[in-house]
Amino acid sequence: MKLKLLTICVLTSLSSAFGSTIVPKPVSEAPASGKFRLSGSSEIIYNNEQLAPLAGYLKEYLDPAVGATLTTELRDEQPIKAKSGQILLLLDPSLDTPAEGYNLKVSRQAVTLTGKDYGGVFNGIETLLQLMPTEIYAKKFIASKINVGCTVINDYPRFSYRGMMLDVARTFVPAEGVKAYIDKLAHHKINKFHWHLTDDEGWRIQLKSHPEMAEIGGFRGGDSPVKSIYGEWDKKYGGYYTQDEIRDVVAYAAVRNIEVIPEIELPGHSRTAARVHPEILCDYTPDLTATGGYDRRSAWCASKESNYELLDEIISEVCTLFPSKYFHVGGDEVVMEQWLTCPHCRAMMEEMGTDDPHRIEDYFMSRIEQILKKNGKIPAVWNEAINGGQLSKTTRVHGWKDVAACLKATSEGFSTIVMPGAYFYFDMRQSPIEAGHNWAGIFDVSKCYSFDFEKEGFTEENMKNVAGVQAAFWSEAHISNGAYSTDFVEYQTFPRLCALAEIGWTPQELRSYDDFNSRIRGQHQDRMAAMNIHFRMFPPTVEYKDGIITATAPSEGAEIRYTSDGKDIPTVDSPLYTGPIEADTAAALRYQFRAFYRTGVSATVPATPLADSLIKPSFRLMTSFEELEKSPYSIVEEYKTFCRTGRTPMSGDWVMYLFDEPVDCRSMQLITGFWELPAYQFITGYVEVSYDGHSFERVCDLDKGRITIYPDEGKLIYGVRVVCTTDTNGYANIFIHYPRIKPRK
Ligand code: TNX
Repeated sequence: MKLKLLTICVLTSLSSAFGSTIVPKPVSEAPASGKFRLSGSSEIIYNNEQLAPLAGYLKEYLDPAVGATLTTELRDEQPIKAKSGQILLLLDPSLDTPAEGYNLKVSRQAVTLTGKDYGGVFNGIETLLQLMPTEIYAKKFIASKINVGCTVINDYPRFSYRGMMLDVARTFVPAEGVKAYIDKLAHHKINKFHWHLTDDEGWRIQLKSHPEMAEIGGFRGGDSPVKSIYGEWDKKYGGYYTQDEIRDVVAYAAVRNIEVIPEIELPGHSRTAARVHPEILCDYTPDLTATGGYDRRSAWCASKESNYELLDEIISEVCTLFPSKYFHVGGDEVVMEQWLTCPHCRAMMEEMGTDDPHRIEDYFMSRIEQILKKNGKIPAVWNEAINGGQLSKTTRVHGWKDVAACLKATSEGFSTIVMPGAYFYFDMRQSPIEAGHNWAGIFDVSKCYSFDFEKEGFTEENMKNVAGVQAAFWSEAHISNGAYSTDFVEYQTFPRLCALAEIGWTPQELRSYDDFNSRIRGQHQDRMAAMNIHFRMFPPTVEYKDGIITATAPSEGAEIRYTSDGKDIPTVDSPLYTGPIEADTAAALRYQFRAFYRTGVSATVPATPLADSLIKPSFRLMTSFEELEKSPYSIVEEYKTFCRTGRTPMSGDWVMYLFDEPVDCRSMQLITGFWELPAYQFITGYVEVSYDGHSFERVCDLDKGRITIYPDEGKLIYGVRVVCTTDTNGYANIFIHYPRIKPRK
């Protein structure tokens, strides 16, 4: 008894001393004393040909780390006994663990990794890499001999589906960027990559049967018939994947135990497809006046037989490129007015004896299901697609809207991927001052981690239909944050994805935010840096009290840098914060701080909270537009929120702010459109300021619909006029906001 107690004590003290930092946390882990020594003479032995790619994968990390070429060898004799210095990768379908489970034993002599299946061995390798120095991911020399702490880990996933969705339709990410992203997901044991390949703003997949879909639909702006809605209106931009690139990405993901699930959005979100093939639309003349000639219709007509023929050709071809059993066919946010206005769709509804357009969607989806079935595939859809009540139960549902949508799908017997936006939409902002959407909430990794099925009302019955969890990155707002680079995607994804990965992998009872938090602020941050992930750091804490600004780093080793001009945001080259800074109230308003740690960077934090530093002088709003009764200018004049104009803007239109009293300010920001999303704005334009109450002088051009002006000391602003220089923005109106004004003192 005494001995047993002692062993437990030793084990616990060892485990806390070594403090496993693995993400996602394994089911069971028993660290022991001693170390396995990895060196150039270590060998990777595997017992099944299937594991050859994994032996190669592991070697890609180990060889450069020890500066040698490790021998790999297939030995199919049974049983294999580990010899000194060997790393054994064993496939054993009889292993007593769920699919993708593994046992990993690191002893002084050898490493034995036994997986239930290919995925199990892959997951074990990811764990093994996390036991090594964090620099292992950088694929560079660490030392000729590397110690790996002895341990025994028995581990398996909570859910068979642990996914991430990337929207490459709104903002194109080249194939190399997609592969790099997949690599980073794989290190977190994510096993599904949902590739959102088409949407209103782009068609990203090459088709041999219909090359025009990507060759025309892959580009928007400029002379493309696909008009820009978000982004860079005046120039043509975009891209698409060739079929070779698609096959390459699929194969790359497969080595990393990731199944790629393609999505072709249907029947809505199809404006691009409709620009390339206008004949797919319903048969009526759209009202183009409000949007200055942009045809915003986006749904495939459900009554045209030729549409199903075209879709058969497209879908059947796409099916040949993806081995996945599942094929996502969209089904969200269909603008049903188009069907209600179409004489042929109306006739169809009459024949069906209904006036509910959802029945049309059911019909459309059932035709798509037949096409998929013929190709041996199962449909996956967004949660709205089940609202008609007729969809076949083999369909897999992605519950995105909210938890209620997930509960509905699981209760109705659909296999469901749980991905409510309020927890798992990584296009949402991580704090009020950061970039991104906010419709599903503003949240950082802690909210994401807090997702708990039981607390959200999932019963045991519901849970039987939960296939797993997924997060999503939608990219319509990405264009304004450095398109074509995945830095912003990564900033939005990590560390929130670490939380998602742990929810998908680790049993609920083993999860604790405190423990997770210390892992991701600690060693996992180094791992992410070595993986070259441009992750989001937690922001520094900044306080201003009694004339002194004090900043505290969010984690050990993080640097804080600052600017003091009230304009520029701190970069790696800005002055380093080394201790409290003395500043009077006026100066303090100009200080901004930011945390940096290797590849990680935080949001910019002002020394005094933003709201405190805004002033709200009274003004009158005048425009060249007719006022919308539902959205009066008084909303803006009272600093409530934004209002809309009655029509799309044309060149020469203007918005003017006339102040009751001249304003003395350090800066004034003027915003047309959504400030985090380049839409509903003056696409191009300039700003005029009146410094005397009589005349206006042109001071600067708008940048993505907005601009900040910094009047010289002593200059008072009587009025500001924002002038548009482009006809229309594709929307029926613009959004007008109140000016955001910072006091001079
Ligand atoms: C809703 S999620 C959408 C997307 C947007 C996203 C932005 C879903 C199925 N539809 O089209 O990009 O919100 O968060």
